[in-house]
Amino acid sequence: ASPSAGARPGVPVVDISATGPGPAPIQQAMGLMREHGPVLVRRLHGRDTLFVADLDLVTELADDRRFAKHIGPALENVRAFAADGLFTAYNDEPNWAKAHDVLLPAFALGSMRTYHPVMLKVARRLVEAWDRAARSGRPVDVPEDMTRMTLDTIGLAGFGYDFGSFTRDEPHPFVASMVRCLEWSMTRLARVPGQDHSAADAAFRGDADHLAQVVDEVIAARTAGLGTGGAGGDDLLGLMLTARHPADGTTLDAANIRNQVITFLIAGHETTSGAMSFALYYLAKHPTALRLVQREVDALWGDAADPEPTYEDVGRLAFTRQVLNEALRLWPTAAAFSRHALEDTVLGGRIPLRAGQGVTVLTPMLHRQPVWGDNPELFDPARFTREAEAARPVHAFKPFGTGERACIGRQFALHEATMLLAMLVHRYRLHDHAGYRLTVKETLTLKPDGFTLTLTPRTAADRAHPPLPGARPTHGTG
Ligand code: FDE
Repeated sequence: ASPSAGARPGVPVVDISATGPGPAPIQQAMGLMREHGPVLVRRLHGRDTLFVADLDLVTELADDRRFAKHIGPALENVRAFAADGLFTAYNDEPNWAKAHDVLLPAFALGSMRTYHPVMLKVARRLVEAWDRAARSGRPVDVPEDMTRMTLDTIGLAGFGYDFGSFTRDEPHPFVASMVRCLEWSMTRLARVPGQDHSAADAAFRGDADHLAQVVDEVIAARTAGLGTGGAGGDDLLGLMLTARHPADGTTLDAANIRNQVITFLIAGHETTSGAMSFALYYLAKHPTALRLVQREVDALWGDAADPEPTYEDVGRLAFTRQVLNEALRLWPTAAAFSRHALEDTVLGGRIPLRAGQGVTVLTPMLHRQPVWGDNPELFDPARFTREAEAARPVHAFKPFGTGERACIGRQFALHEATMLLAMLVHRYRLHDHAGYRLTVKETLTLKPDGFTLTLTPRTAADRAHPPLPGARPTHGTG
């Protein structure tokens, strides 16, 4: 693949048709950018995708007066099973604004107080499972257990439905079906025209039907309580079933509710699970950062065998949050988002775009632009001190997308992930027993593949820290 003159002056066109995008299209696109720079056209069987990571261009794309969310080919494929759910709805589809308005209160910062006890309950399931592993010396599969935890959390907190993932040897079948649906969405982009894909498509249909069936169960479990007045409530499903839109007084229709439940079960757990897995990976590899997180949690919970993290505690875990942000910088688990021009325009004064034409922001490369300093590959939570954040242009960090279509679940994910990380670091020593080498698996979202740890309980001696001369924990690894 070598650049050739494209329609846009100065933008390299890289044709990948010979190899295809392979099993890791995001990492392939990252490689192309390392070679050709932060703006390029990737050509596959005559289909062009404009990828952008340059900070100035992303800053322009974030301007909601000129650009809006674009449902690109990948999300078009996800629409095959999530339809007009929030994530995949077109901007002008009436159900987007309606569901957004109805569901927004459930994601306001204050609502996290409501979810906190449920999140804690599920975190304790994980801790029980990891205690057993610690006793037996058996390694834990980090991404798999994080997925158990996040699926149970969104199920219980959002829908009052218990997936019971920690009582199963294998993940809940919903997860396998979902992962295959996401894989189908991704690999479908790489199809060579003219080949027969009917077997893959039939398998996909089966999986999509299974998702719909699980969701119908989740909804039925709730509506069964309708007669007794139990269907309402201020969780997501309660709002979906009963909240009336202020504009026209109607509720969401049944088909849309199903699409929203599928959307939230998927969006609410895949990406969060990956984020916690990467954070644990970096902690296991960076003793200084690990020590600073330990210091922070020990200051909060001392030597308590079973601390009871409060809602307020989570807000106090500043350094833990920095670690999570830094993991999301290096591996934003929803690794790309697309924008389109509202009118014909010129991006960066040099790239002509037609109205409706899509541009994809490659977030992991945005997060490695020169604004991040000379060594952007280095894991350094000090990049997220309050001072460092205030000094940085706002659009340099976009793990949750941008504008009115940005992630509605951001606070939910951060609260859940910060609390769990802190609990795990307080309780266990994390041993990189296998000398893990990072390989990032892509199924539309990103995960550290095959990452395992062994655990031992931390002791009072582990928690007794010598004072840090002249340093405050939030000042990072120095
Ligand atoms: C969204 C989102 C986004 C954007 C996309 C585009 O633009 O296309 C992003 C980037 C994201 N998101 C990311 C993320 C990360 C993480 C960790 C998360 N995320 C998490 C979560 C949780 C939950 C529940 C969620 N999430 C959800 C969601 C939704 C629903 C959406 C859609 C919104 C609208 O409206 O559109 C999102 N998310 Fe997220």
